[in-house]
Amino acid sequence: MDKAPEFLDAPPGAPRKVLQWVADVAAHTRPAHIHWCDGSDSEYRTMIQGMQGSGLLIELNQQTHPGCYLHRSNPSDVARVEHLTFVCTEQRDDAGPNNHWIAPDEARARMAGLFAECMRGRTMYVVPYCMGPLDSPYARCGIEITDSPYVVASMRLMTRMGAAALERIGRDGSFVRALHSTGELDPERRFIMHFPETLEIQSYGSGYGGNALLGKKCHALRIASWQARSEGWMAEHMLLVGVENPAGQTHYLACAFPSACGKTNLAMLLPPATMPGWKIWTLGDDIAWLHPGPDGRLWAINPEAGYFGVVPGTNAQTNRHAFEMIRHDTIFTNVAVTATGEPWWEGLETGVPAFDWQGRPYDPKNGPAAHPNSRFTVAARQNASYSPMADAAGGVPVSALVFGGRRRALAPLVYQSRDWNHGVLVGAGMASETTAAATGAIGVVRRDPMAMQPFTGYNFADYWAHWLAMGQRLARPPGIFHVNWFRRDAAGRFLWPGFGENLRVLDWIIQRCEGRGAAVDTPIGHVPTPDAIDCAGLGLDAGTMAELLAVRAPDWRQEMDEIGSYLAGYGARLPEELRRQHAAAVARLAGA
Ligand code: GTP
Ligand code: SPV
Ligand code: MN
Repeated sequence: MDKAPEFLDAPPGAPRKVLQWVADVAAHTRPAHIHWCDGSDSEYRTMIQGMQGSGLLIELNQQTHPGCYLHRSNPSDVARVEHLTFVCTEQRDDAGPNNHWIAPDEARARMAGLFAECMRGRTMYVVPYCMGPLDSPYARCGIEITDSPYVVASMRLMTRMGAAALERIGRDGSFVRALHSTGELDPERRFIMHFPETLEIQSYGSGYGGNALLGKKCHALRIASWQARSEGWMAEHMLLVGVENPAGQTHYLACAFPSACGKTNLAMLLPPATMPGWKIWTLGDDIAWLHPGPDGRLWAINPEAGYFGVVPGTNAQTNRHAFEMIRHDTIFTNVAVTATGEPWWEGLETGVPAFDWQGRPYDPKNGPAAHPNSRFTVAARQNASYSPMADAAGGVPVSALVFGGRRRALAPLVYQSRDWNHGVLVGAGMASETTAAATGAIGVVRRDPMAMQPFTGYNFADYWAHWLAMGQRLARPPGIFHVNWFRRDAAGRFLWPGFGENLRVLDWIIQRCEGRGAAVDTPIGHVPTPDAIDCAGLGLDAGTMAELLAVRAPDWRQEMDEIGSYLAGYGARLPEELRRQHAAAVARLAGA
């Protein structure tokens, strides 16, 4: 395509900077057509029809699941690829030991080679998107250029995409340049590169969510975390939820759990029958952007407008809101199908799979029918517990930040940090068992500070310093808590029923935020007294709650040693205050 910017078929009023970038990319990738996405319903329908024609989407049973389609990804392309994800800062230390790094020039050269003429014969889509409410001062925009219609349709569901975003880019003057091609889907030719200093993302060779929907982890966490530090806010891997008590008061909680550790489930929790009058309002299920407000509190928005959620395990008991919202107008990726064309997955508890996620006749010898990281993509408004506050330009005030992980032992059901700075240590010391959301071994405990190990676009030492600095700026900081729904007994069974019953724990957290709620002071923080969490009707054995809340000093001494070695890996850049918090925790445990 050797056309000047004026001939790119751009919508009138498209900003000059955008035209220039699109022209440059087109000259390099040589698409047959350019389509500027306007975000309309008719555009979405046309995209869906086109993908049905090309086989990228399979129509599911429209009687039972109207508007639902199945995408089968390449079997080598089913999760995030952390070993192929890079943060390319000029100085290696700015990316830190927590990121894979390549020098920007080298990364650019490598990616230029991959992108060269890669869109020949294909359509290049220009996808303007806004992360956050269009009228929010906290929102940030980007443009994804992609050759994948699946990405376009997904971005339409997941973000505020189209003409209004392009207009806002014109007003803002700056935007994140996010370039994507599915390429050959060859794992040997697959890279996800971030250039935070110039607000650029380049992703090649994958069509999977976190690698390809660049507004999500690449922009809203890796690039945004960098922007947030320089501008004085925070971009976190947190769900955002309003918890309304029977008196009608709503507290907002932002919770950071690693991938596939329960954010979507908690974000749309259905109160158990034993807690009448409680209500949960979903604002977000994966990412929160947090800003200090003039009132000294922390205010949060969800930059996304849809959910890219784990399918297996979803049913009317575990997550009824999700179960109902994905019965229509949903794109499924890598689930199984029944003989009558209905989507099927492990944990659905009705129907039988006829074809597995790869389209083969189902045979249990081949493993699960649905891929363990199969996903739904759906607009947030389809969720019955959707909070209208998700569209509030100024966001919502946060009462508590909650960290959590998947720990079969050690971490109690819930505890509260002593204060903000101790809370930063609690977050920095997080660890969790790995899941199917990323390629690699599953079930291995790894350090995952603030659930941000795969997502912080700069050196963790600087990130913790930023957390500490943010605390200084908050006259009324939220309480900081840690939860663990995944503690197990000797036989490997979960000790805590989880899901809707987690509201009992949120109740205690909110009580603590209001200065109520009984707790004992332990070396790791404030732990509920044995009867502080209402367990009426749960049928827990007498010893179970004690086990769930147990803090064993010898185990924690070992954990704190491991946290110490881990933090020491950040060398001289580690904030002194975090060192001090760690030393104080060690001292408390030594005396216990
Ligand atoms: P990402 O989208 O990867 O960031 O994941 P997420 O944190 O949103 O996790 P999600 O809510 O999708 O849950 C992942 C898995 O954990 C699912 O299989 C759930 O069924 C399971 N899960 C969620 N909450 C609980 C819980 O309270 N207890 C138990 N035992 N399992 C849970
Ligand atoms: C996660 O892995 O944390 C997800 C899915 O939320 S992805 O969008 O692939 O990152
Ligand atoms: Mn996530």
